[in-house]
Amino acid sequence: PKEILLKDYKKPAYLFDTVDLRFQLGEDKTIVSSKIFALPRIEGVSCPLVLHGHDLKLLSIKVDGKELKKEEFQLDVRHLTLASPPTSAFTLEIVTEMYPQNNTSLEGLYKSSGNFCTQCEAEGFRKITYYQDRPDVMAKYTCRIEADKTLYPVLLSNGNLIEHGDLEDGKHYALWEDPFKKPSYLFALVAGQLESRDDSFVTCSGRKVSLRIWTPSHDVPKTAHAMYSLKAAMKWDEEVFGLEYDLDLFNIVAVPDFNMGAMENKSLNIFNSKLVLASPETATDADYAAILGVIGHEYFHNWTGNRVTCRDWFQLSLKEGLTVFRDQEFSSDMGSRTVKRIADVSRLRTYQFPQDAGPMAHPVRPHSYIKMDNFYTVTVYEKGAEVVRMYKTLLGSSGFRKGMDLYFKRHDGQAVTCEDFFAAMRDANDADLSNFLLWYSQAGTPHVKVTSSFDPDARTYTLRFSQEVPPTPGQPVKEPMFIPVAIGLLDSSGKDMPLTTVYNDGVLQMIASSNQPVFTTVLQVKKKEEEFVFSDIPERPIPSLLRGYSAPVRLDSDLTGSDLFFLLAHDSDEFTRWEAGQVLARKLMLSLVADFQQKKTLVLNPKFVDGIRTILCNSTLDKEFIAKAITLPGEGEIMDMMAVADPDAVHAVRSFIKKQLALQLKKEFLTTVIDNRSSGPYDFNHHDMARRALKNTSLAYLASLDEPELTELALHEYKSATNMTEQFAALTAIAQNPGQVRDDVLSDFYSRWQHDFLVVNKWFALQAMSDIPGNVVNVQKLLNHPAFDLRNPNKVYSLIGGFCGSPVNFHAKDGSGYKFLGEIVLLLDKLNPQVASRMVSAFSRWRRYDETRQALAKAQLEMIMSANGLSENVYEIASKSLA
Ligand code: HT7
Ligand code: ZN
Repeated sequence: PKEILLKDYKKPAYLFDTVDLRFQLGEDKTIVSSKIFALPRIEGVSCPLVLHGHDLKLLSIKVDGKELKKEEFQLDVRHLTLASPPTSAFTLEIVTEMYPQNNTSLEGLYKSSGNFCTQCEAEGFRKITYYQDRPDVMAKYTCRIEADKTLYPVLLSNGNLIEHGDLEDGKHYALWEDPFKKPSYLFALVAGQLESRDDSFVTCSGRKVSLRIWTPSHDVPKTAHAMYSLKAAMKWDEEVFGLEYDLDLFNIVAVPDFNMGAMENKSLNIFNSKLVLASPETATDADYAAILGVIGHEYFHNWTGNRVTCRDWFQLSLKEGLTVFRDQEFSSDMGSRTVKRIADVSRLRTYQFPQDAGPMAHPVRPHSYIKMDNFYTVTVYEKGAEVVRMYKTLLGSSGFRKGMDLYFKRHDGQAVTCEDFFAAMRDANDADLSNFLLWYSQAGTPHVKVTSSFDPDARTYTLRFSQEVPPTPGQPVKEPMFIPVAIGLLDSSGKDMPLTTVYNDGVLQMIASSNQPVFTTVLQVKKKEEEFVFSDIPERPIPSLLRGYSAPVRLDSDLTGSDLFFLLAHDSDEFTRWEAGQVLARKLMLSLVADFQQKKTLVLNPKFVDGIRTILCNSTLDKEFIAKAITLPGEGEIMDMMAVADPDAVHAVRSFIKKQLALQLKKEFLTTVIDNRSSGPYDFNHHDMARRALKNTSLAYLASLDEPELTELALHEYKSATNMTEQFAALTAIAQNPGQVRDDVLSDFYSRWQHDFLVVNKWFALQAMSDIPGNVVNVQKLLNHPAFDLRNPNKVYSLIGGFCGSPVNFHAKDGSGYKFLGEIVLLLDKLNPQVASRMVSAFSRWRRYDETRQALAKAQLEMIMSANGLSENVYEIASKSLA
């Protein structure tokens, strides 16, 4: 397979002005006719026109109305090439045949639950018709859909419905016109038996927009929260960014078979059902929050992605990093900012940091790819969002907004690059952002070390920073990055000290310019080693470093245990307050892991128990914050900090601490469960969610003790729950311990919910992720469960993905977990390469483990590599993992 390189980018040879599509949807074949008005980019110059196409049967091709003869074009499995098209504007008409009903890749045009739908990003449009399938070819589209009226009463595409009517033989048609230029990846079509929830939104300029969310009729009642989220997102984008929706209709369609979460096709978003459908009885708080965030995300793409799009796929983070940042901010404004930030940073550390330290490490803007689908990664999305956040941290809210305004002013209707975004931010603020662009080109998580000293005579406090960016594949040597470090200094009573001046690199900077005291300042760390000296500091402060997690780095400081306990008790920045507890927990876990490995008796530091007790019983704190603060870092995070990852030791230590905390704080946890029981109907608001989160976390601690009266308590919570959040949390708590009670509750849950595939997926995931020894056997059995289907990505992510998320079982020393995954990957690859390649990624960090595990995982990767007909998707991940 061929690598595509960023440095090889060339502008398209031909511009496409308009595209008229006609779909004749049938049960055994679909005919797609396209009429493109094309013109050479440089008039008068003849060069070949290379069209992408895949899995298509070419029926005819005409230029300016004249059928081309065989020798006038060339066809191979991936391209249709016209050697010498006209040197000025011409029309190109192509008719192809395709078979959506056999398309299990869920890319291009396919069928989901009997309905037709499309997924074109990144390169799926080429499975629909021959086209210059690249994002910098922007054209205006019309789309005429013809289909059987009974089977497919609803026919949808992008833009406005301009005509519809009946045809012969029980068929009907709809003609859609999208007035905005768009790249092919934003094209969409849906045809099927669907009903809609209808609503409307009046924009800031007074236009009424019709909003419709389409699902099978029985699911319409479950779309209320999605509609609420859409209207909230539309309003938020107007208020925060001054961005108004630009058409009179916005459609969302929910489909059960979808490779990712959702897709932002112009005015016709297509969603994975699990990110649309919710009711209190069937969806958890986490589901509700995910729906809010993703509905927002796809809606926000209308400006960041659709109106201004990417020049090429290397620029993916231009739209995704920015839009993730926007959805994070939206969710923060709709709920708790601190809790959202903690959740986002945890996600970054759990998933992105390992990627950045492994064989698939790549910059936010990758330099090369074999299959673009493999680069929809946590690095491009989540680290990309952190890069956008750093602009805001450096430029301030209003500076960031000025940059966004200039970006749209300059680039509306264009396909642009990450440099264009950078330039808008810089120019709108006249800012010196020097080497900031390195964030796009250098992979690897920077490691920042901080030491401090206080000079009581000079009343100065010095912070010394050093930074190191680790080598990553293809990038052995790195340059220092531009790292914004937000900091505050706490006095001995725990209050923020006012900051006045700081001296750095020979320059004295004023922090507070008027009488207004300043308690947090952003230091710009740009060199490998750098020093900042604060003046007018009356006593030795405790520094609160990297407030709000102002840069995506690993931070090590010389803070002592007691400094960290102090920050945990007092820091005014809630993020760093939580972080202090996490640093303490990580240190504690690592030292217990060493004890475990040396077969020493494990003993839990009583100070840590006291710290957790203090947080748990602090009634002034937000309850969701407490729930986060009393949750231990994940096993992956700890393994990531070890020279050789030891899943058994880490699991044993985490379980030990959990049980010790449960034992020593039993009374407090019991009170917390009882005091935070639900009263009244379910509502999605921060106060209620925080209460449920704290109750559920406490219940999980208690149930871990596996004592009859505590299991009884969990059973009571399970039976009396009136919403899925509490019911599922109680089930999860009980399912920690093997035995009859667990088996009975799991089967009770299945019989209650077997009619609802989204709830059944939770049931699959819960069992798959279990730490129960030898769980691979149960997961094997579940593969044959009647509700399981390897063709449905959600089910695969729940069962197979869930299993890979349990370190003890996936990394079982007998290799059973690896063997299980290796076999499944090959089966999946035949059906859906995108999903298969996501699953094979679980192997990518095999070198982190001991020699026995390394050999077993490597053998599976080699077995996969030797398979016949391997997809490019899986080939890329497996080969890079072995390299
Ligand atoms: N922009 C969307 C990406 C997407 C996608 C990519 C590859 C294969 C299937 C896909 N489905 C959706 C989603 C988003 O980030 O908004
Ligand atoms: Zn997106």
